[in-house]
Amino acid sequence: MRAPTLGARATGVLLANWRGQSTVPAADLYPHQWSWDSAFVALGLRHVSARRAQRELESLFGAQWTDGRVPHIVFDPASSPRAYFPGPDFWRSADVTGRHRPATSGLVQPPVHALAAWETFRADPATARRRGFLPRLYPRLRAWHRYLTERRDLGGTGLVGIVHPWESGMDNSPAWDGPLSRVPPVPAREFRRRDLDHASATERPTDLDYGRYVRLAADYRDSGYSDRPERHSFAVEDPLTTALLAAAEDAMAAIATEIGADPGPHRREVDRLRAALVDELFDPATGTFPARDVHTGAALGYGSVAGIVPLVVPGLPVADALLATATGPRFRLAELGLPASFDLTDERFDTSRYWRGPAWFNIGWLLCRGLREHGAIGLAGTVRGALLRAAERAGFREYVDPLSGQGHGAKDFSWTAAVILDLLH
Ligand code: 9WN
Repeated sequence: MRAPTLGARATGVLLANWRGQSTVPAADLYPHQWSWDSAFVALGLRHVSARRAQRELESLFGAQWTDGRVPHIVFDPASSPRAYFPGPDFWRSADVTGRHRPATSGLVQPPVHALAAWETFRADPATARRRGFLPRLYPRLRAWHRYLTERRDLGGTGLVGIVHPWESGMDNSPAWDGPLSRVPPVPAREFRRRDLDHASATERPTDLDYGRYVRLAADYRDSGYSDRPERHSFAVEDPLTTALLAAAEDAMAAIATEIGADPGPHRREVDRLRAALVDELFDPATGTFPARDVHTGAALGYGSVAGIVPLVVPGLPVADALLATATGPRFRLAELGLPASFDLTDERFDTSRYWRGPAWFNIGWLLCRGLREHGAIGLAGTVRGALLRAAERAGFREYVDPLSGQGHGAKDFSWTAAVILDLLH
């Protein structure tokens, strides 16, 4: 018998991780629904079952708060509340939402959802139209984007801000070391990490990081999830979140056109967000978009791959500079194909610790899209080929060493399988 193809194996992972209404990122380590994971999952799932991909996004938006926020975790009541820390008892979302089911976190994650919704629609327009997929989702996506532009413009500059490293999706990126160092950690004995039951401590954030994550999340919860910047010891204007919102607004223009709404406001949002990114964050000297600390004004993390992901924004006027950074000594993208999550030449670069160096498949997918968007077809092909080869060799790992391709973190990780499946189509 012939071995199953890469595509068949990726499909197998998505089927195994499906929980009836949504997909868990990884069975043991992350046994609930995560926000941006679901968007990436939908991009792959649409090739397996367009209906399931639609459900994935609908179930996430079913947990949306009335203020428009889409929580970063939607807890699965069928999974033990102790399976993941911090669980539902920590976040106490019902105190704010008044709803006990579903229990959620109160943080957010990068807004890839409109882009995923549009791509999901395109995979099977007939089923989507029959189910009223886009007309039902559109007002929810608008409320989500409004939450980000109104409540999360923490610096008053038009950029989108985050109040916790978990919101960046790149939890322990060295970019956050500076602002995090000001946060008094909760002592490690006061909480029990569940991630270390399933993953090696050398590949995860440290206990000190976790103590600070817990402090920030508890303070946010205790403020009733208030978004006033002075309430937050960690407040950062984030290029990844802002760029993905711009790309999402571009998708919203397409969605609006499809359902007979006015695409104009969405196009203007793309223009506004692009201008804010370039005027406020772009650094010509380093050819990247560093994040910015709202409290000190300091530029953070010149080395984060988040600074080159704005390639996903259509019509970005500084794309050539980002391409030079991507292919230069700090990322060596043309040579490696795999996108390091942090500057290879920085002393904090680490081949195997989470977001401090390893290559992630969702970031690779976004870069492929951004490179194609700006005409770098050859480089996009190089990245695609490297991602496929890495998955072929290492399996659908959560992340891989960008230099050797060795796999790390969770196995059978959903978004890895999903974006690989999409890249195969
Ligand atoms: C905290 C689920 C999530 C991803 C994030 C990734 C990791 C969580 C964790 O896993 O974060 O949200 O427990 O470490 O950093 O990007 O969405 O896959």
